[in-house]
Amino acid sequence: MLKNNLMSIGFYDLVKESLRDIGTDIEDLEELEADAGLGNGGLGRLAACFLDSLASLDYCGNGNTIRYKNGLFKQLIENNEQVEVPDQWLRIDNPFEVRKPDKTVDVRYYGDVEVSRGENGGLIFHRYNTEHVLAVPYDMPIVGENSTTCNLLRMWSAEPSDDIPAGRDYRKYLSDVDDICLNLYPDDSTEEGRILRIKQEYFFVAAGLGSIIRDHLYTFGRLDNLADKVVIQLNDTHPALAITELMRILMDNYSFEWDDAWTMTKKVFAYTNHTVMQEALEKWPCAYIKKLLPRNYMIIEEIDRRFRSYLYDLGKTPAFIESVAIISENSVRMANLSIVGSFSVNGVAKIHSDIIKNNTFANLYEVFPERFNNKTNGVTPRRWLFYSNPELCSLIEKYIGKGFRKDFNRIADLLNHVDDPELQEAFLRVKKQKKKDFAKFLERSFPEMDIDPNTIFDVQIKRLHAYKRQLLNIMYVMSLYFRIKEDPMFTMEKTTFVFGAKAATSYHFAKKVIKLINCVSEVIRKDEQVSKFINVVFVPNYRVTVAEKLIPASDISEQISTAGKEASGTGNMKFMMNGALTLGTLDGANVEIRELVGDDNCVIFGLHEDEVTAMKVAGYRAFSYYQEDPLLHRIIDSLTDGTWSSDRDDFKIISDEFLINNDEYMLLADFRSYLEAHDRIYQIYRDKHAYARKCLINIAKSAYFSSDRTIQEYVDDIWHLDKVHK
Ligand code: 8GP
Repeated sequence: MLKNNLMSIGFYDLVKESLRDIGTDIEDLEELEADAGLGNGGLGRLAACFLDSLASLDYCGNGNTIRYKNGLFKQLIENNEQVEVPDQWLRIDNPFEVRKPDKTVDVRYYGDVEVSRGENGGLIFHRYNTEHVLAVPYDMPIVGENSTTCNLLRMWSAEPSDDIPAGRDYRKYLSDVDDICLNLYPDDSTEEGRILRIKQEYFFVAAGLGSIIRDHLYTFGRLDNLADKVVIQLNDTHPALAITELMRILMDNYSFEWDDAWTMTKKVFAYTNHTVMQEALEKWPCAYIKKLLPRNYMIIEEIDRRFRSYLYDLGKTPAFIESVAIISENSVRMANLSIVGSFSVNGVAKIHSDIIKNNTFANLYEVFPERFNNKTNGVTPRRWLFYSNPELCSLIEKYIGKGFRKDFNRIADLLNHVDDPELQEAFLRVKKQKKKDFAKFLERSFPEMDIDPNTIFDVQIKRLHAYKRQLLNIMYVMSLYFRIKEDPMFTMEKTTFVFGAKAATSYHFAKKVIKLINCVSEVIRKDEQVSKFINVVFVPNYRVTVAEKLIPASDISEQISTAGKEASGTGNMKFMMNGALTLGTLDGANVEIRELVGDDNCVIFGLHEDEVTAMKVAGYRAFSYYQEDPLLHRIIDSLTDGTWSSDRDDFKIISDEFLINNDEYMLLADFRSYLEAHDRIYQIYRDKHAYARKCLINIAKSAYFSSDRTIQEYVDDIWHLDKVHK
């Protein structure tokens, strides 16, 4: 935040020079600041880009989250394996946050609901015997660039209340309160863990809504105009309980009738879906919500009941109704609740928005077609280009002037210069410089990691998940290893394969893939013949700070998910902006990258989404690839023959994924095409000028992937905001 904020207010150089006068290097100061432990991967980082764009475009829009004491985890690599240690990002304080105890909101859990009749005969619901937790906000300013708009990221922290129910064990109460903000994504494999998740979700939702309503009443003194003034974008389903909470507040605290409250609620909420992975679509057991939030649960039941009856009246079949219902098989489907309770539902890339309409939520789309829309993701060019790659920006400026910094669409002017050999060479020089910078950065933390800036940087950085197929990437490296060992005449452009990824703590398979990458890296490092051509580097504890330094240094952007699985991806956009070529499948936003730059300026491979589906339907047989492709046979055998680990069982789970589980993400089907894609990219690389030209075209076409464009679309189609300063 230090660099970002100083850059945004235009004081960075001044402060840098002033600090130098007193003998302090600003970069040393920057390194003291920990990355915010508020996110997990693409979803959280997208929200951060959106906040940056909102402020920079002069719109009033705030973020609402939990002030986690510990982020996801800090990743160490020991004996080639991931080791998790706490990420105490607040340990040396967060100088940008301001605690606002006067804005505390009282959040209530458990207890019972008393129903009585009001004077006009309507029902009155009253919560009693509840457990109170105080939500205290810490606000972080979100400073726009060249703008006087300053929005807030409001982070809620749980503190004990004086109001403890009689008989409640005092110490247990304190530790339960502490647990709420203790860490991001607590393990949800146990009942206790799942209840804690629901507790967290309700916590920041009840606190956020409490403060929105209070501010609104302070300003307008009435709630009937709430939907004219407030819109709440649900960032996936974690905040979906907000729908029930607004209903509760309107009806129980402000005497709205159900129909009026429901009409209002549906005008306030909009929902963004970020994944089609079935296992990531939240479903919470009814019993947990009922116990923890009895009044909100009653509201969920009533929403479900009314929705079912609405569908029945439309003539829908029982099977159809069950498929879209909110409560089903004793669980609450949070995505269905979000769709039914919102006026807008969007996916995050064209292909993803089509998949949610035609597949994931096809039946809900049939009921509410007008709600569904697409908002292709974007990233802030300020953090991801201007501030992290000033050398490239100065170069661009020489050719097209400063205009692109204010209006990023102007970056397209660079297209007029991509044929200029001087620019091409200067671009390659900047790339080389950024590689040197990254090598130095890495060496500071990991002196044993030796990386050569004179090599191609082929980079895959993202959360580790089977569908993202880091395994396919390392299998390509394994294939190179075998070719080099067997062919004394083999030659190739020396390449550094860089990986960065955290695996979820309980995701055994993903952790094994991390181990495999590190083992392959070790075997290659120790092999003189192979290490002449390839080097594999696994950067521990991948995070924003690493990305800011690595992306500007990259040549190849690996975006290789099974088609249909990656909602959008946003790393792909950051690479493109910094002039790396996409080596990818037709998935997520890769599809739109290709549309923009054309087939000549990216390298696409693999099955298309419809082919993936068709192949599965026809009966995919992974084993036949193993039988028929000698190279694949060799690679898969090497997983269990001691080549990469002396413990032959180490990677059995990976080998089993191919030979027993039938390769869920179809790596084997795409393997040959992936190899051939690498051949194409190396071919391109041989002609340095032609290669640089392609990189420059990528940069010139990247305006579409600015989050300023995305935010303007949200403003125009969903939020309808006016600028703060007209
Ligand atoms: C991610 C998607 O995987 C990624 O493709 C996309 O670019 C990003 O969101 C931003 O839209 N999804 C998640 O991080 C996600 O679904 N997280 C859990 C809440 C389910």
